[in-house]
Amino acid sequence: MDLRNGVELRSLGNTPDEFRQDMLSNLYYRRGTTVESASAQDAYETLALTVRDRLAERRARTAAAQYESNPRWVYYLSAEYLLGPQLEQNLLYSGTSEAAHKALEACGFKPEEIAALDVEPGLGNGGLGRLAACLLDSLATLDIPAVGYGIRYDLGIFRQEFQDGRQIERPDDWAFQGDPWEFPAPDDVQTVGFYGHVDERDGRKVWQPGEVVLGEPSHLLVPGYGTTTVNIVRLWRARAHQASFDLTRFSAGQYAEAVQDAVRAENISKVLYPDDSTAAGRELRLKQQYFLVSCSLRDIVRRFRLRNSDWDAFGSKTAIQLNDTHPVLAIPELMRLLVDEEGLDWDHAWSLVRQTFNYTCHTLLPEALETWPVDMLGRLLPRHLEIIYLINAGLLEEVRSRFPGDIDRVRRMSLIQETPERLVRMANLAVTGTTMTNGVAELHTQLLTSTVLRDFHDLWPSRFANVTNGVSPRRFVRLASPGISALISSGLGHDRWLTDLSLLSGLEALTGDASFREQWREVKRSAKAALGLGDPGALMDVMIKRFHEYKRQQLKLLHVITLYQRIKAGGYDGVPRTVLFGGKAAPAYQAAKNIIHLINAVAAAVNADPAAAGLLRVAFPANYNITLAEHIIPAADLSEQISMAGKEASGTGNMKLTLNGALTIGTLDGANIEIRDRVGADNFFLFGLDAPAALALRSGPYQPRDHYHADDELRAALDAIRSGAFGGVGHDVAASLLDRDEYLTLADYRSYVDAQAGVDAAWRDQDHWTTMSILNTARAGFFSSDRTVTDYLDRIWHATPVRVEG
Ligand code: Z57
Repeated sequence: MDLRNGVELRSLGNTPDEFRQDMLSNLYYRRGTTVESASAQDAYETLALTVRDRLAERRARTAAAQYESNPRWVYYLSAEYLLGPQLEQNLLYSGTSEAAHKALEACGFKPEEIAALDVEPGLGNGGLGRLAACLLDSLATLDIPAVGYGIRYDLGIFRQEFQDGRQIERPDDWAFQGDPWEFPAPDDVQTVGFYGHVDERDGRKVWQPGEVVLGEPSHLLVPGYGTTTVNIVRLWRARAHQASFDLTRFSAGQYAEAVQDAVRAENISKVLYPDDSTAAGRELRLKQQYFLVSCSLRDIVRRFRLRNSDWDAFGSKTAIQLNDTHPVLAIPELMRLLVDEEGLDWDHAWSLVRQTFNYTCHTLLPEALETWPVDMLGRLLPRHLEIIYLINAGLLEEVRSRFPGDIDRVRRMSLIQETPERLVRMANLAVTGTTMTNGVAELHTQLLTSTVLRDFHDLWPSRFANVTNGVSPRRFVRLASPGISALISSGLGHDRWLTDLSLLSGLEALTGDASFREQWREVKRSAKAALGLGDPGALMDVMIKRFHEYKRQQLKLLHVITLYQRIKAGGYDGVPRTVLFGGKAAPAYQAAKNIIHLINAVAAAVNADPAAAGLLRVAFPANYNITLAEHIIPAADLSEQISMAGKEASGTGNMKLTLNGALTIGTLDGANIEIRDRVGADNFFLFGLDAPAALALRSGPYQPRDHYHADDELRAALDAIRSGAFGGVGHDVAASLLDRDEYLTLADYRSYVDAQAGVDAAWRDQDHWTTMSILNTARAGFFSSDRTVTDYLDRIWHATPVRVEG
């Protein structure tokens, strides 16, 4: 194939020998060393470069083919990406796993030791960031021309450690050794303005920023599976402008003062805000958001202009997805570019803007709906605030004409909240400035349109759609569970399920095959053994997710304490269990940190007690992240999805666990409902209040103490916590449950504990459990992110594939 500059692309060979040759050459020319003196880090970096070269070749072909076809592009704007470790993925997708393995061994390295040096870029908090990564994976796999835009935080999500059972946070300097997967692109640097004032010149508004910061991009490759397409995720890093260094002060010996402006500029991309499902409300966060938006839109416009000259085509060539409200400043920013800089009239610009953007909402929690103080936004981005006021005028005019005299509705829908403080409501702006708004599971979309965004749904019903989340089967089945994957492929007789997950339904017929069931049981067992946390014969009961009161880790903990108290009382008849917790709490979220502390205290007591040995064990490995998730998920027998109904927008861990043959114990919340509908009520342990019942109970005079008094086991568990049997922190946790119980933990306790007895009963019939496990996998094909992307394409993006020749 010819690149446009006439340079012939060479094709790298993938035989073990060719791969080894290239590795040695990279070791020599790019690391400046030889096998004899190479460190493990040298070997890792060299391996990464050798794999990366294979994908770079495909990337060049992809870029050429996509440029050629001038398609409608999908741009995903997200403040977070949790891409996971890159090495194993890139080996698999480039088809070089085996060659690399052999080459490493031939050079005297242990492949597992080298692979362990791969550091995951933890540029996200939880579900929202991982969803972004799964969608990029599927976009590439489906050959869609797409770019992900994000921020290259120097420090990713903090590293969690436990000290005396308490969570402490350490900085995650993920690129300390350099990142071999990253391609810097300093020639595409952008300039971002902040502060300043707005002038008027020749009837046009001109924003004169008071401060400028540079945005330097680099990208990571996003290969598709089973295709030549390699897309990119482009990450922006803040760099100080040369002029920020004050050489006069430096010469005068004021070294710190000389660099203070530069340091301030570069702080914009210094650290990821560690809050999941809560709004941070700090100016630096607002700066990050605008920094992402400004750099990305300039880049998108630059790319549009490579092939197009007429603004009229912009909306039909560009679909920009706003991942939650974090990048919603893109709406006023594109208006500013089109009206102030390009001279389009307002209405024309507005129609292009609306055509371009779509918005995904990921929450129902009021504390996660972002608002920004009008004063702060107006100081940082004076022109954007004016534009937001103009958009608001148009919105309110439409509301008034549709609902004459309904002043309360106007007040509720305004982009500006007036009391007790003036705030810009980012979700309202998002719905107003887009073609489509989507929720992330059926229940979530229903609740969105009937509660949080009800007024907007009344005004514009056709702007709302559901797109149920999904996960990448490549990462969360094939890479996480090579054993299960091999068994699935041998059972089905092919591995096409990796790109068409509905084919898993073929496993259903194999539930009648005793030898297949035996192999399935064995594969799950060896995943448990490999994890090395407890007896592989015990039921592996897994709750892995961010710590948040609405997710109710405290409910799982009450269950653990009840089991422990039953053991202590003698005559315990439950099945042996390992209960595994994994997850981080936001550093400022004290109630969640208390629950972590208490879990560690209970774990210490239970694990040290010979009475519990062989019956109950509590594991809480620190620093849950994608790397760890890939080890835990294949080992899970039971998936805990126990949020208060109506609070979890979707959940995606629930899908990963189901696909790996775990059975779910869960409430009718988020995507649990869709999982249960598909796997069948008989293969799912349901408990608890549903969303309408929970809402009704919460809006009445709920008395958690009634449950405490009515239920002996609940009272015993809470008394133990409260009395300090597991340390002083128990007092606060118990008080919060007894006094308020915001998330109805006590109301759902009995139903949950009884459902867990049903789990025990089912586990005792191992052969039947295995059948249920296989059925969970067989019927979960819907939860592939390939299906999610297909839904986005049909309902929202209307973009089509560009095939790249192999
Ligand atoms: C986040 O991880 C999610 C929602 C948010 O508003 C923020 Br901020 C961060 C999660 C939801 O809590 C999950 O229910 C959902 O599955 C995930 O986003 C992906 O949609």
